[in-house]
Amino acid sequence: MRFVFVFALLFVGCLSSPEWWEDATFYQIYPRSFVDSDGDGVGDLKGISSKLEYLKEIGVTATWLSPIFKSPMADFGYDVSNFFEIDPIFGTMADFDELIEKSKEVGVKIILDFVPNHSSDECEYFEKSVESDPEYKDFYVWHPGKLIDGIRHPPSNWVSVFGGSTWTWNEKRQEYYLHQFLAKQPDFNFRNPKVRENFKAILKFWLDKGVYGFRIDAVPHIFEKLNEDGSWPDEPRNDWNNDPQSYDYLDHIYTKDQHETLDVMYEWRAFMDSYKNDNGGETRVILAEAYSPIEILDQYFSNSTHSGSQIPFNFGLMSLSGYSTAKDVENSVTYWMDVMWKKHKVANWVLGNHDNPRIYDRFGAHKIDVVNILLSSLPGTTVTYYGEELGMHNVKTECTEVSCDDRDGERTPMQWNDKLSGGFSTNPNPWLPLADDYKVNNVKNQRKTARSSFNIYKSLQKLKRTEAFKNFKDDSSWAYGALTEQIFHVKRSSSKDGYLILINMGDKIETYNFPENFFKPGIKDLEYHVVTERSSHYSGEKFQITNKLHLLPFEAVVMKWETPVV
Ligand SMILES: *[C@@H]1O[C@H](CO)[C@@H](O)[C@H](O)[C@H]1NC(C)=O
Ligand SMILES: CC(=O)N[C@H]1CO[C@H](CO)[C@@H](O)[C@@H]1O
Ligand SMILES: [Ca+2]
Ligand SMILES: [Ca+2]
Repeated sequence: MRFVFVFALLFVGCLSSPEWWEDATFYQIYPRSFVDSDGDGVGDLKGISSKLEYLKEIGVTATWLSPIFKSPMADFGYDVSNFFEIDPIFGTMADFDELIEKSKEVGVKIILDFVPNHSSDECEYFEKSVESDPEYKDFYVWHPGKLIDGIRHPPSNWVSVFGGSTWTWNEKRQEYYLHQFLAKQPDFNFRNPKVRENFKAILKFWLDKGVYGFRIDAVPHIFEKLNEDGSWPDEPRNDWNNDPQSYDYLDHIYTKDQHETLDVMYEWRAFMDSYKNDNGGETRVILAEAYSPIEILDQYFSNSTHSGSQIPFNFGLMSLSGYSTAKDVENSVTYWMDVMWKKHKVANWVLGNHDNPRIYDRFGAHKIDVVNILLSSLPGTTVTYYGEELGMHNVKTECTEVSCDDRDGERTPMQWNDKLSGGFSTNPNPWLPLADDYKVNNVKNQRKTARSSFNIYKSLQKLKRTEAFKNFKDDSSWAYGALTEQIFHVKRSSSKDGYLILINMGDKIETYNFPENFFKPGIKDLEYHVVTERSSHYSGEKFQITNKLHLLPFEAVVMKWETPVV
């Protein structure tokens, strides 16, 4: 009996160690731009399959793929026309199955993008809804509009995210339909239980195929406020914007973060958890894209009785820039930690995606490693957009027949080597041009270069798997903060050893004397472990803690200590 009891205790002990997603490294792939396997100039699933070992090499736990579903590509796959099919441009279902198969062999989990807010107007559901097919009649949000002095007006003053009214008149059905994004992206009606069931069927379909979770697109936009009489309330004006076509013209109190959105989020989580219970295996995760205040993200995570998204993306660090000081970083980190860590012991750090300019462009070339090191040093989950491990930069793109999107600049092909089209494709004209520096700045070169962004990134992912980093559920195992206006530090430790990460955010040399109690008693020196390109130190070099510390402009270092045995 006692034996069993001890065993049970051990088991409970194991449960408190982090789950796979809690300190995972997620890597976002924009499939059009990763690898093109058949030379048509557009990236595809076979291409991704061929690079899973690469992801493993740099220490990625899971990769989330921007949409690969059947789509007319009015918004590059964020306009899905069939949620159960792969778009031929990316390959076939067999290619997808192969990708999953291979991902299991290699040990990199696959996460899919899930776009529940809307479909394409070319989706069969929408076509049937237009025809008032009884099954699909209320799948979308329809309204006949308001008659004022005999003239028909849209049901409300709402403006879409991409500009212009959210309401588009449909001749056939003789009603307006709602779209928070493009007119080609009609919003689903999530008040219809059939829609909710349909989405669970979609989740199940892909879970059955072997995906480990979903990144849910545009979460805050899922519900809009509906008056009891079936009308839609006008939103108030923002007095600082005078363009009625602009999204910022209105204060989005009725079209963002409505309470019902939480219900669906909790419903999806319950579904994922029950799926896990029925099918065994590891936790399936929900990554939620919500540009919302922390109080709302807190609720997307859970309320006191229900759980939601494990990883509501933390976009806080994205609002920093090249001018941000260590104090700014500290404030941004604390904004999250004060609420989300204190309440739930979770954290995630995002610094880029397909909707925002790259780190190079937001922070400056010299800050790529600084920012990547910061992202991976903090306790919790790291989220990296493809190519950021190389420090790829935005490209000024011209409108082409294929694409004319102001976000194209951060979606250019991955730079694998110095060959034709950077090894992305055998096609000399990929769907977007490569950055002009690809002959120098590519995976092949950076792999060989000691302090390259690639190798620094890789070292940090390795560190994330050490005991000192793995120990993060214990609050006393880490610390962070600004030591001076410009030096940001993170400390991570286990009982055996620990790491001190020091980052100079500024463009001047910084010096610092460690106060007496900064290290545990008995620690006398540290060893440089990772250093950035222009550092004057080398890995293996010792540092006496009583010495003055010097950091060059934008220098970041990781130093290691061994805890003395007492
Ligand atoms: C949590 O949210 C669910 C779903 O919205 C709701 O039914 C429940 O009452 C909430 N719990 C609390 C304590 O507010
Ligand atoms: C930030 C954002 O809007 N991200 C995605 C949200 O959904 C729209 C429409 O599906 C996409 O265009 C965006 O990329
Ligand atoms: Ca292709
Ligand atoms: Ca909606």
